[in-house]
Amino acid sequence: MQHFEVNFDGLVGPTHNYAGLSFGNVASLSNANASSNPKQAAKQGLQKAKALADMGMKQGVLAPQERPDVLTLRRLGFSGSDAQVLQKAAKQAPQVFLACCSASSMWTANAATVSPSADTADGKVHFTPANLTNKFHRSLEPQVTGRILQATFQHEKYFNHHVHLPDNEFFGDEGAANHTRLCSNYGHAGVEIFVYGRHAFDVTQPAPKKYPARQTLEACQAIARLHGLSDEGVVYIQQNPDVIDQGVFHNDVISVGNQNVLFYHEQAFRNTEQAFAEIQQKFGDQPVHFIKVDTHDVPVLDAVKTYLFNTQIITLPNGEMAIIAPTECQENAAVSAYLDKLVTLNTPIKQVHYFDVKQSMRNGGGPACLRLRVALNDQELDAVNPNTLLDDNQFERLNAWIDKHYRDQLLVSDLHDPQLLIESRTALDELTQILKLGSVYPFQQD
Ligand code: SUG
Repeated sequence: MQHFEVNFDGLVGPTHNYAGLSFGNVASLSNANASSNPKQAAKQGLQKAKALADMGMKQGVLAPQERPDVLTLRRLGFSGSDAQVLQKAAKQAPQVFLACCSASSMWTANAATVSPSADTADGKVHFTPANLTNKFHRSLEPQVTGRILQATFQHEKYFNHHVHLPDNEFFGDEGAANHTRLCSNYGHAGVEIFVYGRHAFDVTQPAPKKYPARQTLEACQAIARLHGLSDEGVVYIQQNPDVIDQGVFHNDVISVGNQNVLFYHEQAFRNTEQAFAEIQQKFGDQPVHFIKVDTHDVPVLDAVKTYLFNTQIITLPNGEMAIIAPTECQENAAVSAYLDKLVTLNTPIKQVHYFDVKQSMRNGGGPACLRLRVALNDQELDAVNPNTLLDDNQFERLNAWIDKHYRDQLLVSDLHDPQLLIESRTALDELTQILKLGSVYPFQQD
């Protein structure tokens, strides 16, 4: 049997904009109210996905969400026609309105936590959508995310879908952004590393002081239970509260793992030595490559600015590892010097490829935020909805779909335009046909 890691990239939705919604995410706040280019954003993401497919990787896409979220606006008391709901909300509650327009589902690293069948008690691939409770705009995602995941991974024989955790800060869960899996081979049982920002119930434990810790230990433990993971296959590590206060709002902004490699910044974790000893012990006899980046080589602020750790580390079909980095890393002298050196060191990482995903980066989303990793064997891969997998044909269709429906400029002041809602729904309706998802969106269920 063959095993693959398949990256499912989030398609950027037609309302991609910069509304400054994410306190604690430096890029989101500093680009608030800038003009966005949804067409370019969607194309940059799709091109990165296609480039990985062209490198011989298995690559899929996940559909975006319906925005503006008229259903939520109605739940919050805005009434009348859809156009009136938009106008009233934009005028009476602009912050709430903007939250209901965000295209944030594009960052599919936050869509769910996924455990491959080799790790789970029932031998199925498990999915738990993230509840994303810490930010109102993101807390609107889990239900439709669940539907999209079920339409993508349909077969009950292979896939086990859970409901997202209770919508409460005690169980704040940001999905795969705080979860990395190490393994000797994608098909072998691995070590699932859950990184949390704070303890929800034991408030005597250290926590960040300035910015929120979005993920709790208790959420991580609940997911491990739901997925039927064994204690021998799980390690919990607390993120260093000081780096959260420097803008590291998810662990995937300060570390990334793949197979036997954990690439991390020296300040990423609390109790690093103890946690790494546990990882090595659970990983087994082969050594894990713990690749540490020192502060004097790359300060935390440069890591946050360039997203050095929001890179994808992928294993190419020839067995070599490559690092997929945003062009911001290339443009920073210290970081590009570091990456040039990294590929010459005695580690499995031998190549670096740079991608322009600037539209997403301006909201704090790098290459790794844009993808959800799903390790599958060949039978499971055959059971995936084939229309969601990216080949040359699907790439051409999606590219043409973006050209047809997306605007090339959007200001936050355009978001209440009723025409944008119509454009957005028309685009998503067509997308559900291209990807053969069925009726996953609220507007399709009226
Ligand atoms: O949740 N930004 C996202 C970025 C998510 C990045 N994902 C990972 N690190 N895996 C967030 O903060 C900004 C939206 C705005 O401000 O318009 C936003 O939601």
